[in-house]
Amino acid sequence: MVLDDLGTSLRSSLDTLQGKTRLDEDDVEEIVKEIQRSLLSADVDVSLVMELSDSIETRALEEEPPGGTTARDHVLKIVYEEMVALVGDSTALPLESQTILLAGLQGSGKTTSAAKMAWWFSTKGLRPAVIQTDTFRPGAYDQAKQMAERAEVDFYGDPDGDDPVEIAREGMEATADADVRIVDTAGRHALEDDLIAEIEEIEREVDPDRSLLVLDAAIGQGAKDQARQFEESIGIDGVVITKLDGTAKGGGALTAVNETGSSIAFLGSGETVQDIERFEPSGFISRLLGMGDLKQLSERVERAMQETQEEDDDWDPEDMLEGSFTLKDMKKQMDAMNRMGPLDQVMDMIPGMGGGMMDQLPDDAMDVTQDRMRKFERIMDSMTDEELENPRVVGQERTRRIARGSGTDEETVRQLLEQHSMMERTIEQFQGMGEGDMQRMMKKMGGGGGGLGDMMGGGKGPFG
Ligand SMILES: Nc1nc2c(ncn2[C@@H]2O[C@H](COP(=O)(O)OP(=O)(O)O)[C@@H](O)[C@H]2O)c(=O)[nH]1
Ligand SMILES: [Mg+2]
Repeated sequence: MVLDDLGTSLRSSLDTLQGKTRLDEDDVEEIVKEIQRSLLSADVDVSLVMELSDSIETRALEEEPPGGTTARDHVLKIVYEEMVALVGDSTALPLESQTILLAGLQGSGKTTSAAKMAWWFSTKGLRPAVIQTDTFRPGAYDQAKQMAERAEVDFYGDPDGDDPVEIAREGMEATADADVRIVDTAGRHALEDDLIAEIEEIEREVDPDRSLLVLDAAIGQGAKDQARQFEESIGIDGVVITKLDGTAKGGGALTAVNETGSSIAFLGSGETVQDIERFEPSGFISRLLGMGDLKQLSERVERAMQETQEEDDDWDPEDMLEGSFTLKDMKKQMDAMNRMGPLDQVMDMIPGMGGGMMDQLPDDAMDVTQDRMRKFERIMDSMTDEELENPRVVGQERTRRIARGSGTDEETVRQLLEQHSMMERTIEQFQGMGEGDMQRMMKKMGGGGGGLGDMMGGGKGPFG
């Protein structure tokens, strides 16, 4: 993802502020240097980096933190606001009838993005159409047509036409029934005069509501010139960043949004039409800074639950809310947790647990936790079906046997059983609430009160 490294290094430099209530110039300088380092290594344009770090520095030194705010939170808030201001808000693309023109160099991902965006709009209940005007690249018509078919959206193109402006005009007429018309254009290997002339003519012809610049995440420093050129010729309202599934850091996209005074509209992360994501600036930056993004978290929770369920048809998380909560259920829940990714990343998405919260744990708390999870899993593997279904039958004798069988110790077995009964009590609170809302339950479990939080801190952690 774009600027993942920024989040990591920024958090570690913010950590040095832990416990401080006042900032001195050295602190601010240190943080600003860290921000500069990360942004530059993510290929963000140098002058933009300077501009951004200057305003962060000025604000951090001049603004008085509100009473009770720690130095760390004060800086975090300023960095957050400046970053959000930089990437823009997501109101750039409302869900309404509109014509969107795509611009960008050849290979940047315009044709793919046209189909992806059309697919995305179709999932929102709008009727999209793709108009292909590329007469420059051989095979452009077939490629666009195939992708539109995969996206199951209307398509217009002319395989024999050689005048892009005429194709655009005909396309607008032919797709009059569509709500959202996405006009794909040709690119060139470089910014050449004939490319600019062509896209200006198409722009005059279709009179788009919005023009988006499509950029490969790998663009780097070249982003600035491209963005300025397209901004001058047709005006850019938003940027689509593609190929985020690759290794590129995507910093060029930040340069482009800044240069065009626009915002990031969509992120592309794969070759199929579903590999598109609407960009949500505040959630994105929050996650970057470890401030928590619940929406993302709940989506991930849902997906992980679904995957676990698909693997085991007999197990339905909703059952937990009806019957009894067995150790088998607990194991499934742990599997689902594991699927959500590294625990520290998941924790970052929970407000109040990301960033600041993590600092209060000892450095190796996360390892202990992963280790503990693995031990719990081994213990459960050594238990009989009867014991998994009804853990109450596990007494002294069986505890000893299970500890030996799993290569752990009796204390850990007892911890697991305690953990289970705490979770069972939490579940009971949800039973009889009517609709079984898994998300709500998972949130509760993440937030303490006998859930993941306790599992992480060994029952004595800071979350419970
Ligand atoms: N991995 C990956 N490949 C992409 C993505 N978007 C586009 N591509 C690939 O990049 C190449 C160029 O894309 P295309 O849409 O034809 O670019 P255009 O020349 O701007 O129309 C094609 O091989 C696409 O499959 C993406 O988000 N991820
Ligand atoms: Mg194309």
